[in-house]
Amino acid sequence: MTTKQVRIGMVGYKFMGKAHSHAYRDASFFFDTEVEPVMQAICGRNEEGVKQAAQKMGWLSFETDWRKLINRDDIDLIDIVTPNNSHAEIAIAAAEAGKHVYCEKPLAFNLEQSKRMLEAVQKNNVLHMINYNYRFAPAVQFAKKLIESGRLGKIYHIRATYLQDWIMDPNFPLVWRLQKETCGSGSHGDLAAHLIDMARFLVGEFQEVNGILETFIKQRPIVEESSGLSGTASTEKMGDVDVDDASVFIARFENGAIGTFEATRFAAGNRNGNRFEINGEKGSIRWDVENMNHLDIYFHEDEPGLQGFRTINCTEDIHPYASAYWPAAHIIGYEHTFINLIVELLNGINKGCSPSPNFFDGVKNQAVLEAVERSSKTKQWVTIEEMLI
Ligand code: SOE
Repeated sequence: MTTKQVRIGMVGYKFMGKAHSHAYRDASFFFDTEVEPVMQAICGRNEEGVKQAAQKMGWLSFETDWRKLINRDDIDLIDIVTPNNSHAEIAIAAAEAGKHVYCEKPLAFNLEQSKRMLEAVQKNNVLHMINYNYRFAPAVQFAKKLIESGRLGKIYHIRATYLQDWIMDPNFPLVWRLQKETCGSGSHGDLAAHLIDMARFLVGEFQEVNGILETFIKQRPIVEESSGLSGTASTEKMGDVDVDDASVFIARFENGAIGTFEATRFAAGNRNGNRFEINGEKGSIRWDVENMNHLDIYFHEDEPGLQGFRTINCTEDIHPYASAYWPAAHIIGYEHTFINLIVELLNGINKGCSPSPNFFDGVKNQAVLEAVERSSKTKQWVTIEEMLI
């Protein structure tokens, strides 16, 4: 039985706004949370758009000015689902207004902003979390348990890719996700950030990186109005693309493991190929979000002749989060990763702690992102330590 409530004010309402709203609606439906989320108010600049979104997604009220939202007395938590360049300003103001903060990834536009965001939540003693949702797939949580219990032994390798292809057409317009002033970087901050979170979650802390960022299409048609993922070119005018189309890097971890990472929007045929393979001294695991309930596992100790990858359907009651949903093999999907995360956030609020991934993780993630960017410019290895000084 839920007794306490947390009243949410969300800034932004497009793709991620929909995913977060859905998670708030379903969290206490599937889970016995101690705290119930109340969808108090949603905020967006376009009055008609935000009004319609509020009605459709079930928000009790709406605002058109985020400053008004964060100063409302009937809001406990600010959820930020706006483009990256606005995260810091909203999060810092929200923390100063005494609100807990839940923010979309990557935490900020750059490392300096993410450090200021962390300082603000610490100084104002508010709780914080960041949306790296893929770690909340039951199969990924199960992989974590296997690694922590030593079933793979010492970890040697992680090989992680995030492959998309939605901007391969050179006439695809210059939407905000392709403009540095709005998002900071391209596939790097959008996709490699997920890989970095996964690697930190499953393998450990990064020590040093060496990488390249590449922009294949240097100019694209300008758009007047766009969402992050689509838009129609409004004129024949072309604008410069100042973010990366692809990011590739190698890494050394503090525990001696090594990793290869590839994030691209130019991998034809791959719509959302978020995948990893981890190899340890006793076996391997591999996962692919497009088949997200499955975890492939190989144990070296299996008897000769029977060795090989087996596929576990992580939907049994024994698998993390799975018992809250359906009977075994009645699969769950992308949206459930957000619900699982929100449940952790609600439980964290109940206990007065900030569950991981929180702003500490956000800063470390951003340090790796920026180390790769620096390495791409200098053509040198860059340590994470030097980024965090
Ligand atoms: C677009 O590339 C995008 O929606 C990312 O922004 C998300 O973080 C990722 O989960 C799916 O792709």
